[in-house]
Amino acid sequence: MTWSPARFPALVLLIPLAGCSGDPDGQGAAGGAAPPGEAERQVSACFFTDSAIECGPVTDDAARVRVDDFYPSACVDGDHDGDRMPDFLDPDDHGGGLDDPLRCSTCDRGPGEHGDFRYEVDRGEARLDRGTVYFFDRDRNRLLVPAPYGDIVAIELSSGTRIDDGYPAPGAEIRVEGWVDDHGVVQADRLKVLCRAPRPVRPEDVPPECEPVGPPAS
Ligand SMILES: [Ca+2]
Ligand SMILES: [Ca+2]
Repeated sequence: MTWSPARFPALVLLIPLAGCSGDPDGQGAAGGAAPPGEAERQVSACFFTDSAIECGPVTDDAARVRVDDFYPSACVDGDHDGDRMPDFLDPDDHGGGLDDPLRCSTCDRGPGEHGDFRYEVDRGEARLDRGTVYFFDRDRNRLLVPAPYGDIVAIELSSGTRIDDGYPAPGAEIRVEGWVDDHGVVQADRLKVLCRAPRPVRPEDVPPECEPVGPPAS
């Protein structure tokens, strides 16, 4: 089961709060997608740090060697819809599956399939059944999870948040229960890590051509 507005109409309430306004060139929106034939060939190298997932183009063999050195803390993936969100992280287009031994891993634990986006809000109670962390704002203890079509679910942790089965670093697939505050942020009561993130690389190990993926934190 994947997300659809008809299934979880409450998500509509969240969309204006997150939006894709932080996407500088508008490619986070469905309308900015490249033609599939071209987009399927777009392969990025992604590096996991302790705050973000940073990706850049694979332009030569040296880039692959660098990924190989750090795998699985670095990996390669396609971008089927050309929105600069790699397939493993993209909640509205998982792509056709890049056939590459260095491909970014996917998560099969928990309900549904890897990359399914399941989120609903009922009278202020929020439930994210699965989503992938792409950014961790440590100053605010806030996680960002991509929602379909360039939107975001922001999740704040507190000392009262019960966290099971690991740490929700960028790349982790998670389940969350909580409530939505006046700013549209989910205040997490419980968080379960369905699949852990790769071990983070040091910021200085990320190639300079890589940039954090996803809409930036506002
Ligand atoms: Ca994509
Ligand atoms: Ca997409």
